Amino acid sequence: NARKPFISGNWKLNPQTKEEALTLGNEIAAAITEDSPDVDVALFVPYVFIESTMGVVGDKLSVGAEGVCPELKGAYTGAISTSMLKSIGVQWALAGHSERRVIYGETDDYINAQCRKLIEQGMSVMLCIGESLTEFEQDLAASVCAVQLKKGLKGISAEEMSRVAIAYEPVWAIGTGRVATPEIAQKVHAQCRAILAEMYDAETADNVRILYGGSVTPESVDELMSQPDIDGALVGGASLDSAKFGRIINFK
Ligand code: G2H
Repeated sequence: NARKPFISGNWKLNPQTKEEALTLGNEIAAAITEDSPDVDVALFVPYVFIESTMGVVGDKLSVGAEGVCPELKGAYTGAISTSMLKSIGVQWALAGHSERRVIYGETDDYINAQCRKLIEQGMSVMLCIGESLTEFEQDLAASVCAVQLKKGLKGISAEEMSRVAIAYEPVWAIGTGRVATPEIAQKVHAQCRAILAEMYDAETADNVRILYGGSVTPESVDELMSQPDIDGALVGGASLDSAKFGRIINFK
């Protein structure tokens, strides 16, 4: 396939100081060399560190936001809009991460509004989907993903899908150290692609990058990346360690 691999990091609430963020950003950028695979790299970082991190990574990778408010302006205390992010040169943002769904109660409709607003602004979105442990045990992974894809992408056209990436993150694998086996992940990725083909068309589905997320490490990345429908990784814990994340970027 013609999909370019996409390795991304999600720092969540982790680097505690600007200094920590800049050191990490700098080291990660240094891990991208001429010998690295032809790969897109993005880091999703806390708002306050976005601009300064952009400054240290240059054009080696893109620095995105961990979330957005679907409103552009108004009385929404504490919110950050897509227009604010766009004005400082941000291209990418996450939407639908399970931590936002579970801890902050973000619904599929709200996530859809975030995705649409990003696309409307000419930006790109990485929509995260994934089933819980109970759903996984009941063999509901594909149907949960189908619902999250259909609701999350409602109103987004086939053409606009070129600015959408999907991150399949089984909730039972997030931060648990329990990575999905490459076989399980491949199976769900293929199912997601089939759902996208149904929603759009075969060509659109074939061009969408579907990343795997959930306890990805240097030890698990190579086999995951060798699966035909796994186009990248969304990495939490291991993106906070430049040696580990550097090795993930330089997957084999
Ligand atoms: C899943 C992932 C990054 P981790 O949330 O989005 O985190 O790699 O720590 O499981």
